[in-house]
Amino acid sequence: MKIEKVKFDRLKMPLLSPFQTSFGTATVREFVLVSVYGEGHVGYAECVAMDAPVYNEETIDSALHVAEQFIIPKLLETELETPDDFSTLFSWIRRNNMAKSGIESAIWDLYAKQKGIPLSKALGGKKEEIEVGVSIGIEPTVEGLLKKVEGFLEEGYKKIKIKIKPGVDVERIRAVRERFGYDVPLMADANSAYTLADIETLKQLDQYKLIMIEQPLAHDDIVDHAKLQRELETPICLDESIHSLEDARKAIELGSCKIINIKIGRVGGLTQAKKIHDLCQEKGIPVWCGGMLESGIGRAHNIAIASLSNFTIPGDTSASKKYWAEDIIEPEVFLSKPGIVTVPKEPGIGYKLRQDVVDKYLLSSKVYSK
Ligand code: OSB
Ligand code: MG
Repeated sequence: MKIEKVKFDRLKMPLLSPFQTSFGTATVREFVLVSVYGEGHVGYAECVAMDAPVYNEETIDSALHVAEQFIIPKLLETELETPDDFSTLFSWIRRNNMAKSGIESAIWDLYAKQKGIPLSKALGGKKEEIEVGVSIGIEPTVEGLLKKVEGFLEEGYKKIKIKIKPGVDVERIRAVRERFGYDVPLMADANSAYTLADIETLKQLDQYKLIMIEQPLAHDDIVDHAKLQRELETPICLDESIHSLEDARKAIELGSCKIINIKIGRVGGLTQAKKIHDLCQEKGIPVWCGGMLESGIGRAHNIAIASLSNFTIPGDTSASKKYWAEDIIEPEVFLSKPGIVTVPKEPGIGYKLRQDVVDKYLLSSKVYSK
């Protein structure tokens, strides 16, 4: 494969409702739409780095810098056999996984389009449908939270994830259990807001039979998580702590988690995501696909990777209309049945880009070619 041209479109899209986590509140999503060109086809992906380094160390600007200085010049003069070569070619670049992933995932889409096969098939996915859930931010009030949960349950979402932070945790989970019962597949995501000093609070969550608690402790920790897991009945799921196959291996070996959330951007692209998926499958660790408040383009990649067989837990890839007044893809991501998204059968990501919507939210563009 020869990459002839790369384009970055920086977009800023308003979220339909503010999304609060333990690291702040988002009302807009700024991101980079990546296009790669080769042999008459265009591959798309999204760089999911955020505007500030609050989730991981990257930012949109740091990702653009790394891509422009260290990835694109080499990429434009290299012939890739398959998209897997990308990750080998740039393995010398430490971290900056979202910078890598934005380009790598677009190359995967291009590859699948050149072959005329769906991206899901190119990755080895067999599922024709995936189960999806929702991630609900920290709502200003308990009643507000319960209203949101009710709406999403009516739409049939298969997993309800609620963001928590110290002081806004046990009462929220209790309220959801009291109102909707114990059959609701419920989990909490702490985004690293606790330490082992909070162990009594975290233990209280055990009584609510959560399917998991996601990343309760530090973003760079796997040691304290192992200690905590020994004290909790609720499975721990790691998100922020897993950047690579090696991180996954070590966390599993240490007993730091029983479940892993795979985000394509966080681990440096689809090749690495697939490797982590395969390792987890071998070790009996179920995985699910996390979200980064993606536009439809990032969402499409999440759907493709979630078609692999060890993605046995519903992911955060909810319908476009949960986030956006209008999405940049056609059709939008929607529930084909309650809580179900159908994996596209068309070549590549299987969604068309809506240039009219891109133009509406466009901040700037940059093109690179030899
Ligand atoms: O921790 O999973 C997370 C959004 C931004 C950064 C981190 C996370 C999230 C979400 C939202 O939980 C998932 C989504 O709906 O895209
Ligand atoms: Mg998370």
